[in-house]
Amino acid sequence: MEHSRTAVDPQALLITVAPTGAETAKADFPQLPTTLEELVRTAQECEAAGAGMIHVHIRDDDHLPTLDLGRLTDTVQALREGTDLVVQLSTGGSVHDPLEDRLKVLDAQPDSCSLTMGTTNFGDDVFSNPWPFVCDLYQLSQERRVVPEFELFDLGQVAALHRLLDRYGLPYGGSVHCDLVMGVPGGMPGTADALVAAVAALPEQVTSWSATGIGRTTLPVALAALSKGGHLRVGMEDVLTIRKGEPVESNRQLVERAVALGEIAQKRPMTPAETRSLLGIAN
Ligand code: KMH
Ligand code: ZN
Repeated sequence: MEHSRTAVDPQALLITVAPTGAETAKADFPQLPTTLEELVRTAQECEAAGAGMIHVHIRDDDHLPTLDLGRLTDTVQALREGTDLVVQLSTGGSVHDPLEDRLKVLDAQPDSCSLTMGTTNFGDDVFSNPWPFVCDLYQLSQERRVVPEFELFDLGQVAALHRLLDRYGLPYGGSVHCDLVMGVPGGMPGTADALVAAVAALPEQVTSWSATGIGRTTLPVALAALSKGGHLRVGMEDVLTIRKGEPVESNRQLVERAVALGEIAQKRPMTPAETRSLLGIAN
């Protein structure tokens, strides 16, 4: 196993695509990739457009969110065969998924997994991440050699990340990569001010971070992240309109917009190989 985080070009911008999520119904948004074929095609398009990593939620035959281990394993394999993208499985799942099923996601052996640092009101629902669960999932990721991406929905979760790293040490691979998920009703707002506060509070062990703004906060958060030297997450998990009243046609369209924003900031898309290096993922 070879890990190297050396010499990641500071002009390289990691674009993570989150193409599906667990919240939007296929019937309401037919362009949402929910089948394995649609997911792989989307992943290939997004990689060609400039994405380096994919954050994956999967659906069942009825297009409903599932954490079925066989499907997750097949999905990881299909994405590895069809793309070079870093494959990150969501351990957040949907708000209805039991904690024990969310731990089992690591059995599918992804490169990376999301790891949310605390419980959040999530619209009218609750996204449950009790501290003992966070600790169990983190230790499991270390044991299974899966690189976590810490999802931070509010400032309290940034403080929880300090606590976790102090207690259990660095993740597998040695990098600490976070994603600020902003603008969830119940979490921190998707504003430049909130982003600056969250970035200022990140633990010193953090080696890279990205941000995503939900819904109408997508552009303010992306612009603020670029201003502060962060990376970007985009995709239909987080936003369904490309501008007011105009539905997103494809995830590629969102990746292309992120690339264009990056170009204005004189950045170029980070390749999947560079993304592996950034995150300390074995080649
Ligand atoms: N679907 C949300 C309840 C993650 O992927 O880790 C949780 C979520 C976070 O999307
Ligand atoms: Zn997710």
